[in-house]
Amino acid sequence: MRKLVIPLLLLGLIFTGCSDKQITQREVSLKLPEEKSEWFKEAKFGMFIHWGLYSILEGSYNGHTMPDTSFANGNSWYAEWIKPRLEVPDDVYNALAGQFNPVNYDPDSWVREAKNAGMKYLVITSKHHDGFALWDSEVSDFDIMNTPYGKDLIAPLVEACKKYGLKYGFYYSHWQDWEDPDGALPRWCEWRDDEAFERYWQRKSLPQVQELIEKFDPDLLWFDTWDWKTHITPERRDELIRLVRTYSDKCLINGRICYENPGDNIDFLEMHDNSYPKEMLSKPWQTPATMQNSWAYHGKDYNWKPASRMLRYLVNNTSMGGNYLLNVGPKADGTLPAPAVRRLREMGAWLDVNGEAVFGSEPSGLAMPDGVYSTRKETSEGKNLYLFLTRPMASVTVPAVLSGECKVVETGQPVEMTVVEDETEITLPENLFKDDSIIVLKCRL
Ligand code: FHN
Repeated sequence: MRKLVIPLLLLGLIFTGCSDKQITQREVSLKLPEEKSEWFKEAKFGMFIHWGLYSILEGSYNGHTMPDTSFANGNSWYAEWIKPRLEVPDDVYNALAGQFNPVNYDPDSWVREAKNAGMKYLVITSKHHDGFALWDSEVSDFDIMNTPYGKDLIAPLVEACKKYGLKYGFYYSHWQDWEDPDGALPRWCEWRDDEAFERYWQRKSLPQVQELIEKFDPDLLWFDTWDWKTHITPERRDELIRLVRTYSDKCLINGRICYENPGDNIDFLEMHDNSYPKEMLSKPWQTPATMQNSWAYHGKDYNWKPASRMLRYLVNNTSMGGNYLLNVGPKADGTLPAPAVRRLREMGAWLDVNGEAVFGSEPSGLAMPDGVYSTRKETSEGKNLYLFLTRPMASVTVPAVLSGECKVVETGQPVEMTVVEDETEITLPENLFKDDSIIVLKCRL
């Protein structure tokens, strides 16, 4: 282990012996003030990036392609899960580091695509379950420095985010680590007892999180657990939160730090993957979502969702006060797949025209008919109600009295309204729905 000494010394100060006492003396609160999450609530739309050694295999190994039910646990599309799903031997998988050479990586262009799509933040897999770090890690040799590429991938991405004004954060697999001899493994693999896991936790997981914060000062950290309660106890959850709070007074933490029991000190909630709630939640929240079935790039996963559908998910979440964290899986050479780029650009084009109904808005709180979502926003012009019409309809009845004008945001075409008692019926122009675009109306409240 080349680079272990300094972090272990630091950890000695903080986590061994009277670790809690030291932290308490420094009065680190596990809770961030709510206003620190304000940017996240306003962001609405972010880019998730799953990228790592698994991207080299593109969902196929040794003549098998995921999903492949000839393997007992091969029934997943997730290309980042290829190692356990298609039973790639440890040495074969880990040797992929010797091939990882993303010579076409251009973080500036990635961030420009995100920005042009209307995204306000970006979250990249700094380390996924395979244990491989995309940055120059002092803690582990299983990192980008031991590849033919040999340069930190995270540092220039952070620079690009700063340049274009995007917030940035890191997915960090704090629980599963398939390379470390003591990290957690999938449930069908060898069981790591608690003593073993504690070794991994102190040796790799906590030090790498500290390192990410100290090196890159992220706006958020994205931890990942699911409904299989092992190892990440409330005590470990709090130990990790304490570490983050010790080294950053702004870094937000997601609820999946401990899926079953996130506690009160996390900053935002994570929906199930690709799931869209129908109600408001008490904390800021987001849906992590895929464009394909897989998160990481899968060359034979042709299940690309249309941009129009993804925009519907976005406006559903906006109308419920949540964010949409849409994933892109770059190829191993560093390029973004063409279908992903086209979709980002289509979404960006729609948001260019209709973004005023999304950004700076809040849920209207009004019950809407099926297929209609709504937000409200106060501007210098007055109070506006925005309606997102996601399917063709001849009219829409709004449970509010709308007195001023109402028009189509994209074209300025006026629409007629009739107030009946405490409702307003909006009659929609014929031929308004020419394709499957979401039509946005702006009405004065
Ligand atoms: O196992 C991971 C999966 O690979 C992916 O990273 C998603 C993203 O939300 N999280 C886990 C499954 O829920």
